[in-house]
Amino acid sequence: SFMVDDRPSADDEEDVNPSVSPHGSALGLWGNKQWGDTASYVPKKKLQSWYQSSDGNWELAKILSTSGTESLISFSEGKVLKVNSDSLVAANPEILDGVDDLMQLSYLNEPSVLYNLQYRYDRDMIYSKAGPVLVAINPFKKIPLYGSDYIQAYKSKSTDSPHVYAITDTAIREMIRDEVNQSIVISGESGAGKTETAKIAMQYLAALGGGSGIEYEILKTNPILEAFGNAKTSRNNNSSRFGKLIEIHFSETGKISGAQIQTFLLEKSRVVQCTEGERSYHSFYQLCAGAPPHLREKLNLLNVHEYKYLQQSTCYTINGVDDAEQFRIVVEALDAVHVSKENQENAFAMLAAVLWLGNVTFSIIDNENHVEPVIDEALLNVAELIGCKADDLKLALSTRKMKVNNDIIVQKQTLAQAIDTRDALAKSIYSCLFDWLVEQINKSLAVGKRRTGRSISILDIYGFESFDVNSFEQFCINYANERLQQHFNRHLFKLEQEEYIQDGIDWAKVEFEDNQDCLNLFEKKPLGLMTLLDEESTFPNGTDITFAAKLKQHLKSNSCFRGERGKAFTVHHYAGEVMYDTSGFLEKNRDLMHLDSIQLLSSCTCELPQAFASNMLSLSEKPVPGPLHKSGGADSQKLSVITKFKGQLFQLMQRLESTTPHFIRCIKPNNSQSPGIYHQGLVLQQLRCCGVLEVVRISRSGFPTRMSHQKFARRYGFLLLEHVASQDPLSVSVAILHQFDILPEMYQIGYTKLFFRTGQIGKLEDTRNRTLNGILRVQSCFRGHKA
Ligand code: AD9
Ligand code: MG
Repeated sequence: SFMVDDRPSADDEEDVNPSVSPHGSALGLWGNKQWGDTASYVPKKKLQSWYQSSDGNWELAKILSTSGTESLISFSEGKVLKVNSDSLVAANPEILDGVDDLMQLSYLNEPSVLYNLQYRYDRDMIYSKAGPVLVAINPFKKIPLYGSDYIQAYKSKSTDSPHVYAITDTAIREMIRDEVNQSIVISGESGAGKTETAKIAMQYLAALGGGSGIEYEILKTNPILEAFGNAKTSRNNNSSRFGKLIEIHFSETGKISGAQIQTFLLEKSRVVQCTEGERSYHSFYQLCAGAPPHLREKLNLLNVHEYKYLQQSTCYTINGVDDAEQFRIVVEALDAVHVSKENQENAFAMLAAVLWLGNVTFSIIDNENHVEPVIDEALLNVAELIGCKADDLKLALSTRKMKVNNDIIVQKQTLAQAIDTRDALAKSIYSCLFDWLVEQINKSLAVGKRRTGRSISILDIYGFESFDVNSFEQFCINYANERLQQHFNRHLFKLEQEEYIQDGIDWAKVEFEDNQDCLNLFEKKPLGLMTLLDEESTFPNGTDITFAAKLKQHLKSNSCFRGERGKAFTVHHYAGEVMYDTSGFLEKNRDLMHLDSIQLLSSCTCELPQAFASNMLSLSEKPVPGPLHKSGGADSQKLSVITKFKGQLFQLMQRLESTTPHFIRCIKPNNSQSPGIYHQGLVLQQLRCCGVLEVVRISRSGFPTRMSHQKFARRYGFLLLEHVASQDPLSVSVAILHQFDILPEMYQIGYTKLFFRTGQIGKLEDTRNRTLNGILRVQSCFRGHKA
């Protein structure tokens, strides 16, 4: 039966729970709801504790009494509940409310981390640290933390509260001090604030390293890339549909001397298809809304709702955004990065050509359902805008040259084939335009001849994605995140290791888990997800179904893989399980562009289409590994999308490996893009996905709490019951450890610091507080008597 026990229990004196499992066991708890300090937590009366209510939210409760297995708890609003003691999780003492760095928490469990971040968020302190990682929670409103006063404060080190400025400042200082390149790696879900955060970091770099004027150009790349690479989605009104690395170079004197941008995997499909409520790329709407009269006339522009590609969604505008004004901002930015007026018009002509392509229609010409494009305004406009004969365009859209033996035969196309060809042309014009713009920007920002080799790179890349239906795009994105996660883990691990070694700690006692198994699943040759995908993509008879079957056949023994019914398979990622639907995988991976279309572009009189075509042809010189594509023969043989992406990613990882990384994890507190709303469940899931809980886990698997001998002796020395002969801090510390029976596997003594496993200090702190409270009560009692 449950007994209300108000007397001090034996537990009160004994501060160490002997049932604490030895090191490494925390790993076993990973992934469970009850991970963290629950393993070593024994509820005691009067302590604050977390209780998870039925809606999944954690609530703070006070333990009124406990019988061991059951506890009586009360909530602030007065409710009292009898609960199973196992369901309680240790809460931190109030004095730790809202600490800057999560690592300062005595109890590093899920609810404590969530609560601490929320406490700060409620007070507009959107930045916190988790050890070396900066956590940024999207405020979805303007908060007064930016601008020159703040920049000055961080520069002069008159504040040290967590901020993007602070981490950027550290990067600059370390670049100069260590003469090592730096990187700032920003990750998080769509809408979490990565792009804004990257801009804030660039702002700080520009303010500190400015002077040459090039910093102005660098900042101006943002509106350009956002116009052409961002779109309104259901998650974010300004969602980046590509990944970006910007490398900013510095001179010996610490001034910005240039920059270089690399982009990853632009979402091409958005150009030709768009879900209700979302938009295509901003650039289209901006052009239609903002083009001055002479340009409108030259490009034969219509209004946005007259273009079929844009009509697929009834959403044409974004609340609070003036597309016409944005157009002027983009033009100004293009001027700033020295894209000539002529080239600007060429670029806008490509946008118009894509829009008009969407309006090209087809009519049936024979009884085999073959089609030809209708020669109308749309077709004529496209031909004029790209600079080709209307007849050539018509031919390219309605026929396809095939090589059979050594003869070229011309095959007519069905409606579905013709639409595919038209859309493929539109997508590649757009993605080539995007690449071309990046190239122009890079030319303008190119570093002078004398490169010092000092740089700071900022990576703004899509975070881990897991939707109801996950396709090839999520497959690529999550693979990239798996790679980045390994980089992140290794770095943190290395940092930890360095500190242990410096202090003479036995390193072998720290365990560490890697995501290498999952990476192997993707990358292993000859039997990994990627090689199997490439192989199936090159088979003429390969389909999504045969691909799924191959995966099941060859990968079933891998612990990170599970075949599902039908065309699906599941990957066990570091951030959780994701089920992928193989529909469209092969086609998206092939991303074929008919040679007819490339030839059409290269025959154009306009400069850009020609440049695009020669780019495509140079890419196609490297064939897809494995057997050649037998079905068409005349298709452009280029690298598969996944192989190209993997290559880019390896290059990126190599570059990052040679830098000192700084990590920023952006968190989205709600799905409605609104200020002031903090959904615990949503935040928790992201903390897991972006590795913040992983940092906590890595720390927990080692000796995360550190305190110098001096501080430890000062703080707990007064609790000693017996006099210690030698008063040096180390002897006092050892005496404290003995008196409190802290098990030898729970701590290590370093040259300068004591290292503890999680939770140990929390218990010492509790005793200290209770003792101090006792003293205070006695004192106030005494004063009361006197009065
Ligand atoms: V996506 O993966 O590209 O879809 P991001 O880049 O993570 O996404 P983004 O930076 O675009 O998100 O932020 C989304 C919106 O949140 C912005 O448009 C702002 O309205 C809002 N935001 C983000 N960070 C801040 C901030 N520090 N202050 C104010 C912010 N608002
Ligand atoms: Mg973004």
